[in-house]
Amino acid sequence: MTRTMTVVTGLALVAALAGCQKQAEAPAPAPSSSMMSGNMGTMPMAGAMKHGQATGTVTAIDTAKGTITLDHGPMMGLDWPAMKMGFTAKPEQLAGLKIGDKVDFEIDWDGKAGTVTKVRKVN
Ligand SMILES: [Cu+2]
Repeated sequence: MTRTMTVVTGLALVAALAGCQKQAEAPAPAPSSSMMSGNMGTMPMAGAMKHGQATGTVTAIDTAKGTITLDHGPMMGLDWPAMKMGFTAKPEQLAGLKIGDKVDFEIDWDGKAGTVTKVRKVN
C-alpha cells in the first residue's frame, strides 16, 4: 500500500518498522553443538542484549500491563531512527509519569522487545 507513496516515505516506514519489530541482523549463530538444549524457554538467547538511550515523549502508559509507549528520538546504541513504540517497564518506573511527559530513558533490547532500565522525566 505504501508503495504508491514516494519511495522515501516507504523506506522511512520500513526502517521504523524494522527497528521496532525485528532487526535484520539475525545473529544466526548456527547451533552446531547440541541444537538448543532447552535453556530458559522464554528468553530469546541471552547475550544478544543491546542497550539503547534516547529521549522521548510519553504517549501511553499501562501500569497494569507494565508498558509504556514513547514517541522517541534517534536511539543511541541501537542506531534507530525516531519512532513511536512500546516498552516494558516496572510499575515503580511508571509511577509519577503521565502522558505528555518528556523523558530521558534507557532500554535493554533483546532483539524483539525493549525493557526500560532507566527513565527520568525532563522539563
Ligand atoms: Cu523504537
